[in-house]
Amino acid sequence: MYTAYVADTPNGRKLIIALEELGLDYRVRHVDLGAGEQFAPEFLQISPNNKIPALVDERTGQGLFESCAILVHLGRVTGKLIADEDVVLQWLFLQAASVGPMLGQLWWFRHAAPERNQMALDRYMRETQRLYGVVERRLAVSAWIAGDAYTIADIAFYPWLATYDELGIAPRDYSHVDAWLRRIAERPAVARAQSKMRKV
Ligand SMILES: N[C@@H](CCC(=O)N[C@@H](CS)C(=O)NCC(=O)O)C(=O)O
Repeated sequence: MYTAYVADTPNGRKLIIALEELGLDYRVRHVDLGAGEQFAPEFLQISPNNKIPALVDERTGQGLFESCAILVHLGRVTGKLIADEDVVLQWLFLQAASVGPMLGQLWWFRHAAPERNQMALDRYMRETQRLYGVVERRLAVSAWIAGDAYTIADIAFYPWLATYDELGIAPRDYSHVDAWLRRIAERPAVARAQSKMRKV
């Protein structure tokens, strides 16, 4: 049994999709980011960078933080959704180091900034478009992000790239990404994860 500490954000959705895809037994603990629960001392013991998601394996007491590290752990212990690990890791690092931070900043400057900052909006929009372009070129030559099989790399990118509306990105400009998003959205595990996250 696992406990998944999440909020309904792209990084939280990744973990729930992975747990559903892998058919693992888990319960959800909602971390209310607006109320500052990510700074609670008990939570910081599991996630020292005060961010969701985090995962605790209740059988062993092992706690994990950083969404992509958690996905790798789950892939390794189940032997599923990880395929060629070297390839998967490269894409996971790109997601964690660039796609999450850049799209996250664009979202913040569009929806949460107390005042409009055109320079920041332009910079993060350019980076976001560039990153959608990187994935577009990859999916033009590869069925899935890390090769021929659906893996945790797809799970890591999906909840971020699926937020195109909120980011002001037109899916028609990235036809391979658009088709890949639709294929993933049709997966039963992804639909189950979305409905769980709506309750969160
Ligand atoms: N690199 C981290 C990023 C996690 C992250 O940014 N989580 C956000 C929600 S999507 C968060 O918990 N924010 C709360 C805060 O910064 O106080 C990961 O992939 O797990």
